[in-house]
Amino acid sequence: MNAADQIFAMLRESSQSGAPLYLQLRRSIEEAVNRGLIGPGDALPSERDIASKADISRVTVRKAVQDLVKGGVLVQRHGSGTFVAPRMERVEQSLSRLTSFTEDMARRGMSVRSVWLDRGLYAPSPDEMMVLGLSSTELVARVARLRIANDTPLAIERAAISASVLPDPEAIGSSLYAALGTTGNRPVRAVQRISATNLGDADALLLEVSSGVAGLQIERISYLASGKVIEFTRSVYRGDAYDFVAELRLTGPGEEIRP
Ligand code: 16G
Repeated sequence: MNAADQIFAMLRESSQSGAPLYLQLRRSIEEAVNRGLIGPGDALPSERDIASKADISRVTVRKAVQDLVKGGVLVQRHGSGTFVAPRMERVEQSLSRLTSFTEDMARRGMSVRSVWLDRGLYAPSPDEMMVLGLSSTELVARVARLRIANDTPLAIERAAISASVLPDPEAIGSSLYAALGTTGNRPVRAVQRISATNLGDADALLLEVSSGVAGLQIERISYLASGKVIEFTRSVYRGDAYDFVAELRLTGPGEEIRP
């Protein structure tokens, strides 16, 4: 049976349920994906075909499909149609070790590459001045990259570093932390803030997910041993690909809680 037949078979099964039509169709597609009857990359029949074969309106079909696109089950590619979304192997990232993206992925045996979105020296923004302790006459090096592991785009990272530390952002190779390490400026401590976000159009396009799906917004401020702030990075990670894991301990008597 092809993808279309699988979906229509599921739909016939659920047509007794009395649920609204769009919900029946949504569940049928979801069920076909969950049972592996249709798999990642399989094309969905066109809206018109589903509507005529299942005898429901195109508006109903669109509503069901849009719901599944928002939920990350399906992806739509302009001009070529609707497909079952690629299944993501989730990456588990410990929150207790200060590692670089390159190291994290290498440890998992994953290949890493980056697409440069921007790198150059700029007049600092008020945020960058405050966090990095820069004056308005100093420059900031901005390094923005799409980070890709095993050919799947996982994150967009936008790092800001004082130009006095990184005077030539063009000279960075594949790892920012390795480049900082060559001048003794690799951070040893960081504070990271993680919050939920819905991906905007531009970020979703880069991360190859549908606009509006859930993502993680991460802000990392990293320090040298001297206490000086070295890195201010704002990133967006795919919500379907990344789990941040923290180990929690009951603080013993006399132990300090460090911020
Ligand atoms: C991590 C860091 C990022 C850092 C990058 C350096 C998070 C959320 N972010 O991805 O702040 O700039 O590693 O990686 O963990 P690189 O050395 O591979 O360029």
